[in-house]
Amino acid sequence: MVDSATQRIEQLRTDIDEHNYRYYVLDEPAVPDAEYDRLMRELRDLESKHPELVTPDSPTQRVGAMPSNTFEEVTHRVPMLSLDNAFSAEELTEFDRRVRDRLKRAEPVEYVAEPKLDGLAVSLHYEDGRLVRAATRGDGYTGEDITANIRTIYSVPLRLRGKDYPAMLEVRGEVYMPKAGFEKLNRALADRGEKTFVNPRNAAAGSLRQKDARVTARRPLELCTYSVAVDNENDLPNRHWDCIQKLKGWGFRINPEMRKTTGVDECLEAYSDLLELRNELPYEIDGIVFKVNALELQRDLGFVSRAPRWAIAQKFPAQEEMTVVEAVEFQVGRTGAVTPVARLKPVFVGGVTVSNASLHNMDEIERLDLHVGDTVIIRRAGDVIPQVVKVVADKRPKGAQDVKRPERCPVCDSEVVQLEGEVVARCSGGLYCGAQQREAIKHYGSRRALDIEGLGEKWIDILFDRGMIKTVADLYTLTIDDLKTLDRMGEKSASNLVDAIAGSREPELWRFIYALGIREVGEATAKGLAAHFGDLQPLMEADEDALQVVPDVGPVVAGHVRLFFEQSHNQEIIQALKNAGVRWKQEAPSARSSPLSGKTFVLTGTLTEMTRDDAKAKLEAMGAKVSGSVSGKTSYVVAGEAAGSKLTKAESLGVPVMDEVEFLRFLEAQGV
Ligand code: 5U1
Repeated sequence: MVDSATQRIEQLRTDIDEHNYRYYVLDEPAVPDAEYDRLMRELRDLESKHPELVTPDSPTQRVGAMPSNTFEEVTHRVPMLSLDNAFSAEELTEFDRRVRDRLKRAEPVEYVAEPKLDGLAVSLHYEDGRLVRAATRGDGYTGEDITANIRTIYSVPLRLRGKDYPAMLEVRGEVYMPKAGFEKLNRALADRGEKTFVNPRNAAAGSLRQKDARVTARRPLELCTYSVAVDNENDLPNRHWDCIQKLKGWGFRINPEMRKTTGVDECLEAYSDLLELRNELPYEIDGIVFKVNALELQRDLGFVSRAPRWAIAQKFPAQEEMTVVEAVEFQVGRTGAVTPVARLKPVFVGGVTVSNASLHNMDEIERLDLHVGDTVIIRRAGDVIPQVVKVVADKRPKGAQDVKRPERCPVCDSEVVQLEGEVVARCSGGLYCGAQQREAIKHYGSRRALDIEGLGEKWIDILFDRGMIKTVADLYTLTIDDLKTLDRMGEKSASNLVDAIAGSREPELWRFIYALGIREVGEATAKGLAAHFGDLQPLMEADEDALQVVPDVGPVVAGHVRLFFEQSHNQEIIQALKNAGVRWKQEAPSARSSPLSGKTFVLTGTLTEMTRDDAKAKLEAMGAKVSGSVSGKTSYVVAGEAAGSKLTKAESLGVPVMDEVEFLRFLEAQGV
């Protein structure tokens, strides 16, 4: 009886390990979640009947051990080295020169280039293929025992795959939190009124160093490995690249962006390529690491203090900096949302000089405990609007003022109201408020709405401040002579702008609906409304029940749509637009063909024949969904030039990929 249980348990563990590997390391799930759950349940049941058969490497042991009070100290068998940094192309060139001088080589050296993940370095110790201990880096010689926490990460193999692993293996890598997981975690923490994390690195560190590993188990952590140490060097291939491939074979996740480079010029090229890819990667990186590929050469080069002479990290521009909040002002948006904005002492961060940062809402100011005069940490990752992520409390000057919620709109002096259950405070002035009028015009002319070329936000500000436009309908009354009165607006630009405005008189219906700026009606909802109602009039007359028949329209959106069309000033503007000759193109209600409905596309890389927005609009018009991330459910990936990790992922998942030429042909075949 026990024998058959032992056999079944072993079989289940092998199968579950295989599924974990496919799911967490290869991103290629082999079975549906329900089947995986069934196997886990069966294993748990068997183990609870035979507790003497439970072993630490069983997949059931990932759930997180009971809390402990301390982390034991662990002495690393092989010290965990740190990396020297290069902050410029010159410093990297200097590193390469030092390497060649020491090796007495004139010819270019082969390196392995790999992203430097922004996480927490860990060391995993395997004996006879079983994970026996995991530790933080600590001071490089002694770290903390985090075995219970590490076990909860599914991309960490508890047992190695294959047979050719050495009896003793020390694997080094980075535990990190992917960007999406970080944002989700922070949203959940904020919703519960708990402290959020400043960045994914802090979130990874905070999650891993939990005394209660059950908390770690709930955090979206991953492991990516980048080096391996053994007792006997003959146990490993003689190149770093090949060692990494071994790690992959033993079941570890390695970085797909890793590549070989020969000579410093290729290293610099790899740096630029990765910097360009940085914002698209699903995890944060803070630089690129170059390692001499031949282990023999690594041994010849040796170390200086704790850093190897054979490796260097070339750092990317910092995404976080400190600066001072000089004032907090309130801006009023298109929908009346009153948003606090921090005016900052200008600071260079994420590659640009930043002097403003969004504070979102009053709750955020309270959460940060922000005062005017505070020193704060600013973060600008990718193209995201700069954020204040933390107040450096011990730098607060005496007499720093706290920030008060405005009672009245700073633009029109109407009352500011905050509805029960909403975090956003709003100006109650509606289109009486100058800020909302101005923003409504900006939205109407914007690229995704009526796309009026040449009507930039600056011109709208000028026209509005001069009283030349008050509503979107006034745009159609502007003449070349009116526009020529503006500074730096010549005859040609004025004529072009009048033409562009006139050219917006026949928009597609969905664009016109979107351009009206109804709360919570984005492009997708506007498309749904246009397809369903076919014309504006039936939409204007529809009650909330009729509106909710449209996909993705729930009671909240239906309420906003109804309210918008009920308001007399909105009806007047629509009438004025009609009087100005604006005529949207009608659609056959619900009869539009949706040849791609149910299909999901991911667009990646640079398209040369059209913008990504255009491609997205074309696909959506045919009923397809366009998503930002690749998964097993993706129908097609369209890969433009310099496509990166999304393409790699699509290939690894077996998702069909089209290049731009194929995509254009595909559109043509759909009759676009
Ligand atoms: N990608 C990568 N990150 N990283 C960090 N490789 C790498 N190597 C490191 C460190 C500290 O140390 C080597 C010297 C093993």
